[in-house]
Amino acid sequence: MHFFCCSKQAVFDGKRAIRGGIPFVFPQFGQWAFGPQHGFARIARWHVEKMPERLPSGDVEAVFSLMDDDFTRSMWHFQFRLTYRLILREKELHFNIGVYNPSKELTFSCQMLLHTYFKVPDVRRCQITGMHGCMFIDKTREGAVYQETREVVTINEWTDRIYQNTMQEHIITNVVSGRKMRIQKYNFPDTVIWNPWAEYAKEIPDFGDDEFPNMVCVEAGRVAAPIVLLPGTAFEASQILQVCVIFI
Ligand code: TA6
Repeated sequence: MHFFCCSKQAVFDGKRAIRGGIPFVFPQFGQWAFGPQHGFARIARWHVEKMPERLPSGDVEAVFSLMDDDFTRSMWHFQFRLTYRLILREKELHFNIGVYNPSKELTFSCQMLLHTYFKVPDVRRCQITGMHGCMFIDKTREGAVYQETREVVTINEWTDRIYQNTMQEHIITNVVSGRKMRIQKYNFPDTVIWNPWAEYAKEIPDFGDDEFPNMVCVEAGRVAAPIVLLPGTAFEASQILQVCVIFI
């Protein structure tokens, strides 16, 4: 059963990001003067460090990496090494991410986010917990900052919000088959909520005009305050997605 969605109009030419799944946003979230929006990681060629392998526990593990190369350095002149370890368990998907600065003298700052497209039967019936009281940048209102006063966030219009310092756990209700999706995140202090709604769906060439009711992006990341990596240091973060069969 698929809990992530991919647009019927997604393009798989390797030149632009795939409209769906879990795009990896790095080193930049949003518009970027040096390269494509949301950075290069989601369109770069990653290396398979470890092919998917079933562990004695029954979990399936795969490891991917991305290092600086001519493509990345044409936009961002820093050395880096990204390691992305995925563990698939029954009803759970674990993401363990590390970014290392191998330079001996250069410090760099970056942002990182998992731009997850969740599939839902009707986004208007979803409730998302974990943002109550948080400040958020509202990109639908010229980037003004507000405080979330609702216990749960609902989506009934164009929504594009960068919530800061959110709870470590979010629950999204009414995902596929009426189940709940639990998101647990570590060292990813921010959460972006996005749905283009009708007015912006039709402006996205690789997104169907009628697809907005069946998706919501709930994106764990570190975007409000950049990650600053001194020479020889690393940043680690993780996310666990869990389909909740019992209604918690
Ligand atoms: O994460 C929300 C957002 O930044 C929106 O502003 C919208 O641009 C969305 O990402 C999709 O961006 P993309 O570059 O994939 O079209």
